[in-house]
Amino acid sequence: MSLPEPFAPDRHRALIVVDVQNCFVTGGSLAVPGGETIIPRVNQLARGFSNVVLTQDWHPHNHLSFAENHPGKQPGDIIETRYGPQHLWPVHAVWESEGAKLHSQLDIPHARLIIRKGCHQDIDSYSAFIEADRQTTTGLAAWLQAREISSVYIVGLATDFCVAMTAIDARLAGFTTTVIEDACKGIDFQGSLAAARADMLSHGVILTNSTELLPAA
Ligand code: VGL
Ligand code: ZN
Repeated sequence: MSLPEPFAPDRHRALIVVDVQNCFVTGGSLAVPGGETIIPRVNQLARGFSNVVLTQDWHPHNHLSFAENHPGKQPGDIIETRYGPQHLWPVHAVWESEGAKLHSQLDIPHARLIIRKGCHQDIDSYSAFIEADRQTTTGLAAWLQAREISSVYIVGLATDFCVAMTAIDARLAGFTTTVIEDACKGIDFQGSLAAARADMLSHGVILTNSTELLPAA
């Protein structure tokens, strides 16, 4: 397979595919509206990268981010934790459940690494790099650096939570960082999408669309 520049696989860059899991698509327990519609574009983009990392939100059943683990609380409420405020969600991405599985239409057999995050009962993690206590690392930055990867492209779910936090942490770790917006979908809870875009831009994240990367059809 030969691809035109800049789409020829470059060993110094990686694609990070964030949380394309059953629970985050239509019908899932924390459905991102139309989440599944990005999958063909994600698969197509992945063919242009020799380094692909997949992430999985991966929580124990008693995770602190689940509203049902806090009597009287509802999804959307905020609780105080030892690391600060925590948004509460419906039960999702419980490890080994159907909802936590990667979506079956994801077709990236050459993916090199799967990062699981949010595995500690008492720490959430939107970011694929550093968990919400801002101390616990997933090891992803070190893995990328060990492979001499200097720029990362990010796609997946949800734009305004896990994609945005992963992109901001990629910048904080020193990577050139591009979010491919039409290969992401957002939840847009109370203006969260606009806020996340502004936050990404202020951290130097490049926002682009797949038409800038994919060869013309
Ligand atoms: C996510 C909320 C809670 C995400 C994960 O993948 O964006 N959002 N857990
Ligand atoms: Zn989660």
